[in-house]
Amino acid sequence: MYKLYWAENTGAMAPQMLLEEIGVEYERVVIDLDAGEQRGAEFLAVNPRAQIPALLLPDGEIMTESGAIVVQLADRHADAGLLPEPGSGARARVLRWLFYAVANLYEADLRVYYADEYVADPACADSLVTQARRDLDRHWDLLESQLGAGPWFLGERFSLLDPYLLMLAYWHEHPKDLLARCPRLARLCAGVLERPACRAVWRQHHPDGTGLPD
Ligand SMILES: N[C@@H](CCC(=O)N[C@@H](CS)C(=O)NCC(=O)O)C(=O)O
Repeated sequence: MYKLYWAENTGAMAPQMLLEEIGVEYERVVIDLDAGEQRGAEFLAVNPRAQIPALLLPDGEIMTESGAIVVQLADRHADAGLLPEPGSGARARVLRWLFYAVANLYEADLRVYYADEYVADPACADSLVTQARRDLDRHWDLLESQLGAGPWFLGERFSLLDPYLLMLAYWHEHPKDLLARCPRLARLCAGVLERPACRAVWRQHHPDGTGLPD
């Protein structure tokens, strides 16, 4: 069985949405980030980088890095159709923009929320966050320019990238402003939240109902 090392509203969300979309059994192991459990010996044996998510595969292999995890899940369960076939142009597009999201959007969010870890001098943290916010605006605008008529990133075909983008969009400090600025992204996010599997996971990460219609 899969084991997903999990914390609320973290990068565990997209892998968990895929596990639910696929309909495969998994155990959720809650890691208390506020209590620093990610830096305890037990979790460091799973992920020496001390970050969520991590996924233990049924064969005993441990995966970290949310982008790699979602690709691996899609490949292991190809019937679920979460990633177009190897070598296809559609797969190239998903991988390109997944890596873009990880390297730019996720990265800039980490600078916003973990600024102290990026500066030697705490006095520089505000300036770092200001730049990270500017980067996020730029990176989201570029992503928005890549979205077409939808409803999904690939048009008519749902893929692993859609829940991944939803997860990132709501990490924005002002998601409503972001979604007003990026209407195609807003439509994509609303579509993901209408999918029962993704919606159930969303509720675990946002017990207050953030993002769901009133
Ligand atoms: N590159 C990693 C980033 C993972 C990451 O930064 N996780 C955050 C939560 S979203 C975390 O575990 N933070 C806890 C900490 O750094 O103490 C990925 O894509 O999985």
